[in-house]
Amino acid sequence: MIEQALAEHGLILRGGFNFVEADAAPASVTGEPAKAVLLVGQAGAAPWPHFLKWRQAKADDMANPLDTWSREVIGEIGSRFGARAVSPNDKPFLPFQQWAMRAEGLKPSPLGILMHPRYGLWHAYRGALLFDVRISIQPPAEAIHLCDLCVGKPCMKSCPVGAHSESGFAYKSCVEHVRSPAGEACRERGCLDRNACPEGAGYRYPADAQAFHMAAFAR
Ligand code: B12
Ligand code: SF4
Ligand code: SF4
Repeated sequence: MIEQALAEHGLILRGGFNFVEADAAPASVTGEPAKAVLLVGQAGAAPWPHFLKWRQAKADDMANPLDTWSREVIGEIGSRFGARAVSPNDKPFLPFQQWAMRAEGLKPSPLGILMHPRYGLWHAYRGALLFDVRISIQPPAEAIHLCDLCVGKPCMKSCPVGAHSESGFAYKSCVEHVRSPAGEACRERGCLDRNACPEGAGYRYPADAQAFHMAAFAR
C-alpha cells in the first residue's frame, strides 16, 4: 500500500484526482500526459525526525537537503507503484496549490497558505505521484473554510513590517526584515503571522523546523 510506504517516512497522501482533457497534465512514466495524480505531503512536522536522521549521514554543505530527501523517498515509492514522482520545486513550477484545492477542497488563507480544517496552516506538499492510468477516488467534500469564520484575523496583525495585506504578500519587505537584526524572532521561531493563527495548534511545526524553513526562504 502506498499509504504504508509513505507513513514510514512521516508522509501522507493528500488526496488526488483524474486529469480532464482541459488540464495540461504533466507526463507520466510513459512520457504521455498523466491520467491521474496523488498528492504527497505532511500534516504537522511528521517527516521532520525522519529527515533529520537521514540528514546526519549527508555532507553539511549539501544544497536543498529537504528537497533531496523528498525526491529520494517519494521517487523510490513512485517507482515501486508505477508512478512518476514530481516535486513542488521542479521548474517550471507545477500548480501544487491548485491541485491541492481540487484534491482536498481547501481554500487559501489570507497568507496564501491553504487552510486545512484540521491542520490549520501547518501542512505542506512534498511531492506528487503521476499515474498513466485513471484511479478510483471520491471527489472531496467541500471543507469548512475556517478563515471565513475567523473574526479577528490575528494572522494579519503580527508582522512587524505588515508584509501580509489584502493586496497580497510583500515578499521584499518580508525578506529584508527576516535578514535584518530585527528579524531574529522570525528567523528563530518562524513567521509571526503564521504562528498567530489559532487553528491546528497541535500541528504547529517545532521551532527548529520553522527556523530551517525560514533560513531556506531568506537565503
Ligand atoms: C515560488 C514559491 C514561493 C515564492 C513566491 C510565492 C508566489 N507568489 O507564488 C515565495 C519565496 C515568496 C514563497 C514563500 C513561501 N512559501 Co511558497 N511556494 C512557491 C512554489 C515553489 C511555486 C509557486 C508557483 O508559482 N506555483 C506555480 C503556480 C502555477 O501554481 P499555483 O498552484 O497556481 O500557485 C499558487 C501559489 O503561487 C499561490 N500564491 C500566490 N502568492 C502566494 C504567496 C504565498 C506566501 C503562498 C504560500 C502562496 C501564494 O497562488 C497560486 C494560485 O493558486 C510553491 C510550490 C508549487 N509548485 O506551487 C510553494 C508553496 C506555495 N509555498 C508554500 C509555503 C508554505 C511557503 C511559505 C509560507 C513557507 C516557506 N516554504 O518558506 C513561504 C511564505 C513566507 C512568509 N513569510 O510568509 C507551500 C504552501 C503550502 C500550503 N499549505 O498551502 C507550497 C505549496 C510549497 C509546498 N512544499 O507545500 N513561496
Ligand atoms: S488567523 Fe484566522 S484568517 Fe488567519 S489563517 Fe488563521 S483562521 Fe485564517
Ligand atoms: S516572516 Fe516575519 S517579516 Fe515575513 S511575513 Fe512573517 S512576520 Fe512578517
